[in-house]
Amino acid sequence: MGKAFVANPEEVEPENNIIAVYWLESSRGSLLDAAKALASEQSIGTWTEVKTETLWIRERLSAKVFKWKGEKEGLVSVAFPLELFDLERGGIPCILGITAGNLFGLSEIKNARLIDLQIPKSAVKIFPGPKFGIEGIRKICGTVKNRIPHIGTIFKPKVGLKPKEMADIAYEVGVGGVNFCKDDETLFSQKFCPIEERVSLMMEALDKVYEETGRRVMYAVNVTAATPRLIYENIESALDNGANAIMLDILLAGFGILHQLAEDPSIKVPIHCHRAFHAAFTRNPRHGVHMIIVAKLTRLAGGDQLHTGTAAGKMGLSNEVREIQLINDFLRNEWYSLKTVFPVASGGIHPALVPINVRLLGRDIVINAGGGIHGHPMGSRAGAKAMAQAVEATLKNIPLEEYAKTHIELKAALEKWGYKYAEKASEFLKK
Ligand code: CAP
Ligand code: MG
Repeated sequence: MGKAFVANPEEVEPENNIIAVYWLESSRGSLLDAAKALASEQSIGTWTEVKTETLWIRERLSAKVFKWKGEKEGLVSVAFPLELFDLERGGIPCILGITAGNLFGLSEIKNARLIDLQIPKSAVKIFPGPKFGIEGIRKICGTVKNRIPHIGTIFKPKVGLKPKEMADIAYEVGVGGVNFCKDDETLFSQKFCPIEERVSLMMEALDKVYEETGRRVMYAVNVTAATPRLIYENIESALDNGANAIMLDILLAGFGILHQLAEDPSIKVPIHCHRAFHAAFTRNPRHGVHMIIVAKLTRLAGGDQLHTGTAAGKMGLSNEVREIQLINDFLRNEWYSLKTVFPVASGGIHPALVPINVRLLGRDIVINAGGGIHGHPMGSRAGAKAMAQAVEATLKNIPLEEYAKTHIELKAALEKWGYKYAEKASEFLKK
């Protein structure tokens, strides 16, 4: 392979390439050998030279390894020329196919993890980005000024509740203080809870909350389905019944449909993105794809909210706290004028974990609790109140125990769950 697929850093023009950074471990040759195999396979090469390759193809389309550090394993940077891609029509499947395709199975490679993609302005501009972002969602919920962390809930049990039962609970948690509620990722339109009836009763209940409290609560109905046609049918019936947000299991349905929904002017509601399935490839720190890639592609495709992890909670940390901070900062910061994405902390959260999540992940965050609200000893409304009280105490810098003295719902939650799951994040804070 010689000098092919390798370049000097000064030869690489970031504005004309998508640059991928990998953690790479070679299975036999040197790190550079493994990196060249990757660059070859993912651009114009294969296991043997082919007579059909032209000079134009080699010069214009071959990917180049231009940074590598280590003998057998280490960080590697590969530049993929923009001409290699069809971003207008191929979009995110094209980006993933080229930067995260066959390489994971190559025999030259023992482990490979895609840990970053640097995408130039001209490429980012091709994508729709979010329609609402943090500012648009805060406008809906009336929290632009006070910038409070949004409290969200997932209806529990995950599945099994009938539409009327869910609507009654929605009213309870709405009055209790949540800003957001959502279906669980495995609730589709099962016979016991058809989407049309569900949305109509839910929005009725949340309109009542609005009349009584003046607070607009967002409900993200899961429109994920077997095919894009059925997803559109779900969206149509949801919007016809007054839905004010939709949810998509983006890794199950695909970035393609998320992109289409974000581009579709007839869909005038935020898209909440659940990442079920992510840990199958984001959890292993040596092999797979880093969650920041999912975050970047979700922002390109147009997701308005995205689960990114908690500073403390039930999920095994596929990303350390610092990595979650990095992902959330990316979603909240300027990126070639694409709108921001509201990061969602979720998974085993209960009131005692609110301060640590706000302290480590900031105020521009949605803090979601399912069990942490519906498992409250005094019921769902009290569960929502306890979460709201924990947020109030945190923003007023009052220790929860202190605040609990005058807030019975918070007191009951602390008595039931104590500081379950807080250990890891407390260690982080000591650092
Ligand atoms: C949380 C949850 C979410 C996970 C997703 C669940 O419920 O509804 O799907 O948080 O994980 O089904 O587990 P609880 P992530 O609040 O009851 O734990 O946010 O890491 O993608
Ligand atoms: Mg869930």
